[in-house]
Amino acid sequence: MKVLLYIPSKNADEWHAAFARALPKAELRAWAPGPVWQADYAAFWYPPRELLDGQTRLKAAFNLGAGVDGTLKALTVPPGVPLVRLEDAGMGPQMEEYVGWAVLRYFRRFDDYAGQQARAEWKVHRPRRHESFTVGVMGLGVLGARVARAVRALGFPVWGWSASAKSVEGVRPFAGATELPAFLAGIQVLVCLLPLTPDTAGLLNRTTLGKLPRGAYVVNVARGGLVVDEDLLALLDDGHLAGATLDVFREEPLPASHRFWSHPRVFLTPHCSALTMVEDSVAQVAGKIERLERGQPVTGIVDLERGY
Ligand code: NDP
Ligand code: OXD
Repeated sequence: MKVLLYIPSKNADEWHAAFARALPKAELRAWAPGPVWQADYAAFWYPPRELLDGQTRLKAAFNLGAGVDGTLKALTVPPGVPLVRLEDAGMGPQMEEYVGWAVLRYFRRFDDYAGQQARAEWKVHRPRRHESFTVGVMGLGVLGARVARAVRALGFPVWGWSASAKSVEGVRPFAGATELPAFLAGIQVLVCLLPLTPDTAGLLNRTTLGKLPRGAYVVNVARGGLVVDEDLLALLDDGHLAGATLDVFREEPLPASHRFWSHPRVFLTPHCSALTMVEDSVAQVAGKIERLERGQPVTGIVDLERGY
């Protein structure tokens, strides 16, 4: 079995070694421009446009990340070849921690206290009640459902919004465009875990974010393209939104001149809310390759029409 790899990261050697351990009988090759090396499987992240050109016997293509927006923008998957993405693969617990921390930070007003410390200002804010601090999770997929459960376990009411109605224990479900306004109007923290697709690009804009109650917070751990930056900044500037925690941006690295860097109500991190775990990811991909070799079905196949 031949497996083509394209992993443009500093720890590419670690990935290659992990694949060699997980698939000891496979012939592995790092992609390089030039004559096509016909492979049975390909696994990649941030692929170059020509990565799969000329591949005629590929059985599956593995995206080494949960989101496939970058891959679908970069290349065309050969017809009939399933594109399989990572499902959790160790990212779920990290997302739970990141979002749980962001929600608690706002709930306990640690953002305000940090500002006060910078001004040597001694002022105690009145306590809030969990039941009046509803957290809304947009996207109730593999990661969103985990995050919703984790935030629920912290004692907050949780609402969830997805394309089709989803049942997650303890989470009030909303689905589709018609239920979006009611969802937004009832939440104090919006957590975005939607994929970036033609349907969701720019979804968090002045109109939608303006439907959140005054003083609400936004946590975006999905993709920067979901947010219209200027609209978010305008709503933060006029006080409609009380804060935003942003892990992802339209342009990454975020340009030094971007207002997000210096905005007093923005807390940002460099796309690290859930990092890809080499061992977990390779084990998942290798397990799926073995299933496919045995003629068994696998989960995580991307619907190319929907874009996720
Ligand atoms: P899934 O595909 O499992 O879940 C996607 C969810 O979004 C589903 O519930 C789906 O609804 C919903 N959805 C999709 N389109 C729409 C729409 N138009 N309207 C309403 N709901 C919609 O994805 P994951 O949970 O695995 O990952 C989510 C995203 O998180 C990834 O696409 C990626 O961009 C991002 N991510 C970010 C990371 C980071 O480090 N910042 C790390 C990992 C992922 P339905 O269930 O009805 O299909
Ligand atoms: C992913 C990511 O989609 O790292 O996996 O953002």
